Amino acid sequence: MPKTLKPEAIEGLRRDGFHFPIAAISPRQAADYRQQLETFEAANGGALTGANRFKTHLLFKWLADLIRAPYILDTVEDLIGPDILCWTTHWFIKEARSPDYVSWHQDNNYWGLDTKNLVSVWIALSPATVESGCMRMLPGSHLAPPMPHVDTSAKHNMLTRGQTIDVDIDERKAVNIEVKTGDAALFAYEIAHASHPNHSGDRRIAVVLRYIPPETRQTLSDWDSAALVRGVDNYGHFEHEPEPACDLDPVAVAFHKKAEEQQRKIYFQGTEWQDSRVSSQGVASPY
Ligand SMILES: O=C(O)CCC(=O)C(=O)O
Repeated sequence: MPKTLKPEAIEGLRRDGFHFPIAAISPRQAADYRQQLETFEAANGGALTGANRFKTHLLFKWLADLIRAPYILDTVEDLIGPDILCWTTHWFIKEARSPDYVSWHQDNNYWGLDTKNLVSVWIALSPATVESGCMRMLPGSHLAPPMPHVDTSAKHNMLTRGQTIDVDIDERKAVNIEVKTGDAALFAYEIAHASHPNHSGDRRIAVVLRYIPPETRQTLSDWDSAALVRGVDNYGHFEHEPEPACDLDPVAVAFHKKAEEQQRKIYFQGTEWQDSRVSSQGVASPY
């Protein structure tokens, strides 16, 4: 018996590769999280950049709590079972009226995780609409053979490698994933997805939680880490991350440094930037 998702939602996710919306957090909570994000940004020289945009659950206490929130974990449990690791958290922030976009890509193309059960929980901290550049997804693309990608390094592409599916996508078949503040979209590791620039007058802010079952292995490196957020880990393939006791908890910040450097290496592996950007703290958006 599923804990939060209706059987039709689970069936839809298996068939289409995504399901939305789910009421992940209240609009009030979302406003509070946005305020905490923006207070941090204001105190640290502006928009969240570089390494602060991933594995941020090791830096912000509220995000460490969010990845462990019972409603979200119940939902993830409905899809991947009771033992759950949170591999990372990613920010996708598009400034108001900015040309930044995300090219068509599949996450399983470059994260090295050998699972078919990664679930992304993409949570809107501001409205995700066609105007603000909501995600677009190609239904059923997660079931097709993996698509070839090329690294383009295009200027306004938010993906660091500018990784782009190298076959024509029939845009008419794409679904706009419009979600209101506090709502989330769930999607599969293999789904083809993208998003257009933000033409609205507000920032389009999303935080994405990535969950995997503990049997998953990292195939691109000997060491990787994740937070054990529910159940047990009988495999030990990932070093368990500390849970911060407060914002910028020194123990978790030190772990974040090691983990983000490793994650950066994974994202860039096999590219011409492998050596230069791996050591750079200034890199724009290392997803
Ligand atoms: O938020 C977006 O526009 C893209 C998100 C994305 O590519 C992802 O969560 O994997």
